[in-house]
Amino acid sequence: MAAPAENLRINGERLWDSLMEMAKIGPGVAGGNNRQTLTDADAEGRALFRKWCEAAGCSMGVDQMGNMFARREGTDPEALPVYVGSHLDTQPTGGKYDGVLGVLGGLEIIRTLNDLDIRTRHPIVVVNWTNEEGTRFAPAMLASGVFAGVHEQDWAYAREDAEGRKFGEELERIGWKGDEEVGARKMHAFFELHIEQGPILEAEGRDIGVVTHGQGLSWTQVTVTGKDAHTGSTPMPMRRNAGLGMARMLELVDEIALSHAPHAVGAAGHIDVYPNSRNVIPGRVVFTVDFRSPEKEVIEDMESRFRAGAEEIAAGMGLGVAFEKVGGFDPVKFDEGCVAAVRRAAERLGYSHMDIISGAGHDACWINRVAPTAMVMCPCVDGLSHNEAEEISPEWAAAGADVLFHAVVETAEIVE
Ligand code: HGY
Ligand code: MN
Ligand code: MN
Repeated sequence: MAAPAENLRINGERLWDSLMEMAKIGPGVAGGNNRQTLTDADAEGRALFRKWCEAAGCSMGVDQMGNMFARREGTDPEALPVYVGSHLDTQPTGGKYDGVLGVLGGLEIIRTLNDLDIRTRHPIVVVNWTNEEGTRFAPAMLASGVFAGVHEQDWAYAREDAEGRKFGEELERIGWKGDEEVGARKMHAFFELHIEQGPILEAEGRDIGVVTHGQGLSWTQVTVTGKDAHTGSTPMPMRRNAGLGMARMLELVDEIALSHAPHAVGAAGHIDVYPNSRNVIPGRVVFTVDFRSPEKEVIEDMESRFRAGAEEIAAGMGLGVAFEKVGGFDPVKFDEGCVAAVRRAAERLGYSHMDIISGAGHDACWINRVAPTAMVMCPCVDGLSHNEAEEISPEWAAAGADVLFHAVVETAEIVE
């Protein structure tokens, strides 16, 4: 396949302007974004993305999970499209680039091909996957998971947020429930550009991460039950303190993850305390343990040791404990052909690069099950993400999008 000429580059300024424009929708309180999935802000961001795609001459398809597909025709309508994209939804205290860079980087490919009047044999489709973050409706990567056949659509529709609102009803309410069957689309390949969300690329002074693997993830929701009681008048030996039980279990999470240093990680980001009153001993706490590792056996070991240890802690404190697996996927090895296209692009363009394992989960991790898939990463400042202070440089954004452009267009085959 003819590769794009080394001098073919995207328009970095236009990409940066679009990132800043999208960042105005669902602003956070500290310079980042709170554009959670299926909120009115999400709907507004989707509408802006559709407007931009249609202005770039794309046709827009939407499936029954709200996944958006902006298609630029190829010269061969029979050829399976090359897909490229990520997600526009953010964490409640999210950054401006997590997911968004991958969606708007895909759109920048279309805009650049239009500028240069380049045709490709395969169509190119830019994707916005619904609910990648999994914060409001667990699990993460929900809609790409339904697309890849990992989750049933009805199960996804029934997922509830903290207020008891259902995914399917919220998707309908914001007007983004499409009619396409989820997963009916077949792909020639899928590429995703994403910020690293970790410190490695910046520390190593590399512009590009060639993502060979994605580490596996396990989310276990834990409910610890004790007894609500007065924090003042209840003697210490009489207390059944679910909050204290949770604290000891979280210590155990940290100890287990560190026992598999340096690659395994563990924490709890979601914690609900009931009744959460200053002068009531918590009778119930619900929290989610997030274990991750590049090795499946390590994840399984961490899960089983945690459950056994948590049951022991609960028994010793007269507490109840229950576990529910609410998310997870095995470590992922991306397609060698697509990974090589990413690496060739970085080399052709003269960008410093290194192979890397993704610490975070991405829609690409599921799509890798149904199509040859690879990812491109760019650094982020101090490796910080899932924080409103998340930052990248325009140069990093442009380098990542250049590599994405070359990998996608080479795979889509330029028609001379
Ligand atoms: O949880 C993750 O790794 C992703 O950011 N949703
Ligand atoms: Mn993301
Ligand atoms: Mn994220």
